[in-house]
Amino acid sequence: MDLKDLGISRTQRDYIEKNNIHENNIARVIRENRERYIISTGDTDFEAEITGNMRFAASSREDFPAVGDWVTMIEFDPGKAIINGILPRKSLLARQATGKTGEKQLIAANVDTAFIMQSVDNNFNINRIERYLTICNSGGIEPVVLLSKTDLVNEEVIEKLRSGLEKREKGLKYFLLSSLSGEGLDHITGYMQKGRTYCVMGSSGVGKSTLINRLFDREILDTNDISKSTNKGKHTTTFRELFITESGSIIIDTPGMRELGITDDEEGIHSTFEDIEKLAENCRFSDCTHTGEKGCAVIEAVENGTIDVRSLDNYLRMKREQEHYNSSIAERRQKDREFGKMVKEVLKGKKGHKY
Ligand SMILES: Nc1nc2c(ncn2[C@@H]2O[C@H](COP(=O)(O)OP(=O)(O)OP(=O)(O)O)[C@@H](O)[C@H]2O)c(=O)[nH]1
Ligand SMILES: [Mg+2]
Ligand SMILES: [Zn+2]
Repeated sequence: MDLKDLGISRTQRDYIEKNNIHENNIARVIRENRERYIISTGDTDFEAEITGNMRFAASSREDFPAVGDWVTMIEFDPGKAIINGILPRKSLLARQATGKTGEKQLIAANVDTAFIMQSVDNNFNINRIERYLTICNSGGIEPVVLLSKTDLVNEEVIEKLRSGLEKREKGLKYFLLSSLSGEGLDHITGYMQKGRTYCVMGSSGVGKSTLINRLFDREILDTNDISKSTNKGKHTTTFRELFITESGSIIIDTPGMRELGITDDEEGIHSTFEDIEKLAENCRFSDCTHTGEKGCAVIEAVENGTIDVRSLDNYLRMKREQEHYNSSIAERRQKDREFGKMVKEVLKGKKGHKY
């Protein structure tokens, strides 16, 4: 196996050549958990950490490697390596971390297609799908929805979900899947291409790791029953990990996510709610909030049935969240600047001192 099997792209190869980086110093992050990494060159895996320099120079989470990243590295002991750089990313999946406003969490890098998985028995929720679509659209990643566990409900329920989804998310690609009966599995494997990187995302317990086990036809990942008391998953997967399937496609498993906060990238919301934002150009007031103003083209579209009111609600909520995120970032930058100034002054004051 080599870098090509790990899914390296033309642009990344060009970058390596242009910068005279030796191929032996390139690896892909195949597993990540709290700043501990496993990286692979295709034929060798290394336990790796980032250099102190990299940590020191990092101004945000985006400066740390994520699973799927291509990195430059130096082997220092058999099986051990130091990561000293990240190659420019083709795409990035990120969310706002729970509880910490303004802190971004990286889900995976250099993903081509994200499988957004929801189980049809108790997890289906279009508002949440729109959230996932937004982070995919911000990151330049193709979203595909997987409606899992179809064996648990009857045909009627599935038809209802399908028509709801098709009505609200026109043109969105989705597959039905039962990892238990095997329904839809061939559609998914047929869709996955050699050398492309896929990522499975969704709530805990929807069947992400089970799907990957099915793709490999053996239990490479732990899975767990749904909790009887809460009817939710037990957060079985705790790290992000990348695998190469027999047919040469690459797939990343991720831990179940409870919340999916929206980050600062406006493009994500813009392309997910393109129809709403287009209509908004026709609102009478340029600062229209679409919440009841006279001459609001968006409300008009809701009234005549072109836009689903739930989509509009979801859109407005995510916009507010993004504003909140942006202002918390601005606040943090201000604090950082003040701290930097203080450090400088202290250092200046010390000038001339002898130790
Ligand atoms: N009936 C049915 N059960 C399934 C299906 N797919 C997965 N399950 C079950 O759902 C439970 C959770 O599956 P996991 O694969 O562990 O879920 P996960 O999404 O990886 O969960 P986390 O790792 O916690 O995020 C397991 O008991 C699986 O056997 C399916 O298609 N049908
Ligand atoms: Mg799992
Ligand atoms: Zn309006």
